[in-house]
Amino acid sequence: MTLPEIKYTKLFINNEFVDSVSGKTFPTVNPATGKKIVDIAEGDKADVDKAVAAAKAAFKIGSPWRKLDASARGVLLNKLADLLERDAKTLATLETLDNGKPLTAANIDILICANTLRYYAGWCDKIHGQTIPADGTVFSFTRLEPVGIVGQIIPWNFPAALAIWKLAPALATGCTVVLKPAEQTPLTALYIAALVKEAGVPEGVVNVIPGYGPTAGAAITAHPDVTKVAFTGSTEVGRIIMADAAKSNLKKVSLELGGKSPLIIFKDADVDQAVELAHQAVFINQGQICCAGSRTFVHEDIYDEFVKKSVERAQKRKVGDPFTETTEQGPQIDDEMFNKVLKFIKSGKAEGAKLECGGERLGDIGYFIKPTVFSNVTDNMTVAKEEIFGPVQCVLKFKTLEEAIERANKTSYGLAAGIVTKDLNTALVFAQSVQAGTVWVNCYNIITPQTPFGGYKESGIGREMGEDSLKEYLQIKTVTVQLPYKL
Ligand code: TXE
Repeated sequence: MTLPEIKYTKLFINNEFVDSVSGKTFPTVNPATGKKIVDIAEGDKADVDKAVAAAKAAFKIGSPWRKLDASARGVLLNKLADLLERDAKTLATLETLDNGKPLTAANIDILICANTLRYYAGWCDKIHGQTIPADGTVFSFTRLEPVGIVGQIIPWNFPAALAIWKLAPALATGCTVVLKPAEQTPLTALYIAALVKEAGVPEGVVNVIPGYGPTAGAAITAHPDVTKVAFTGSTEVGRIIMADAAKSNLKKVSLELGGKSPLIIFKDADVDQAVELAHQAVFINQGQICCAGSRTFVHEDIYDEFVKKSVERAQKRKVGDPFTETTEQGPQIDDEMFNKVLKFIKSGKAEGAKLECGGERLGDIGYFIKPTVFSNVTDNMTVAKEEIFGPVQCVLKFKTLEEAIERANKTSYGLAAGIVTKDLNTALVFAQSVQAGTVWVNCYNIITPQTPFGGYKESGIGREMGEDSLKEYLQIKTVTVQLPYKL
């Protein structure tokens, strides 16, 4: 397999690739080998200041971006989608190299990017306020205006897709952006930056600053000219971002954080189908997905059969070179996450869960972990409470729907939930009672550009995708006009 040339390794400010002010760089690593791919310019506060100044100038009254017709923004977003599709192979290859996800999965991620851009392209000239029958001799209407200069902080698990989830609604609403990709995975965001320029987006509208969280990320969050920050990542950093936003200029915040999502398998489920669904729910993307069905609750009547078949399925999962077409699972993102997952596995064993398969690293190169299944997991165990973010399935047993709902909700998270049953009443009672931003019935991990995604409780604030994501990038202005008389 020939790898693409890596063209973009510098900061992207004002539609130009530039070195960092400090001249510093950091390595980005291939998680399949543990070896450096390339050095990337390391952004810091000084670079964030430059990028924010560019985004501020691009948002100024009378700027080319401000004067562009809304429909023309839609044309630009569609053009960007075209360019992503044109370069889909290159983008997917870069994603696999940098992140370790199978190329087959990276191909889908890039397709999702293009679809998301097209969805938001359609919104550009359909964002409007209301006329309001206000009290008095007045005429009132609202305008939905862009919130302004937006900071976007992206994690490493879906580097391209999550960048586009944030960029597309921001551009559709007319905002300008300073985006920081995760330090583990800067390659696709920088490539997308080049496509943004090629699409004809005016300078300063999109700026990309690779760098670390506590430096570049914190500088974005604390910046007094940034009026909104959108973040996807850990709940721990989400708290820091909210605090920094409050301490600086009370910028708006949207957060998409961790999860410990329950997937309930009822006794009337087709066991074979349920096993496959539950397997994909947790193992997809090496288990590194915020909405992973990481607590598999199985009805006691089918528990033993389900565990046996889940173990067989996990043992068949093809782990290895992410560039091989049949590979289902690549490496974990880096040594830190790799060690974190192995530590969780150790705690599962120590706290009395039954290790059915896996539980250790695979090979001695890269950050591969064998697909792991624990049975006899109980609610109080660490593996049942904390987000593992790795290829580890925890199977718990339940008796009644009421019990399943109560236990499903016994978590500070609330990102997603799923249920497998043939009974519509069971599915609907569960869907109404579970505290989660998304509920999947007889399916899992289905996220589309049209449907809002986000968390209840400590899984986050705000929604991405769908019409709701636009609201995160808009503010409402009420205009009231005195009339001479009432008719
Ligand atoms: O996330 P971080 P990490 C969860 C998952 C994982 C854990 C830790 O459980 O095990 O988080 O992963 C930037 N100010 N998720 O450490 O640190 C950072 O540079 C501003 C869930 O990788 O939250 C990166 O760009 N920014 C998740 C981004 O935040 C800061 C996806 C995410 O990194 C910062 C990833 C700071 N002080 C991990 N510190 C999901 N919801 O999908 C870090 N960052």
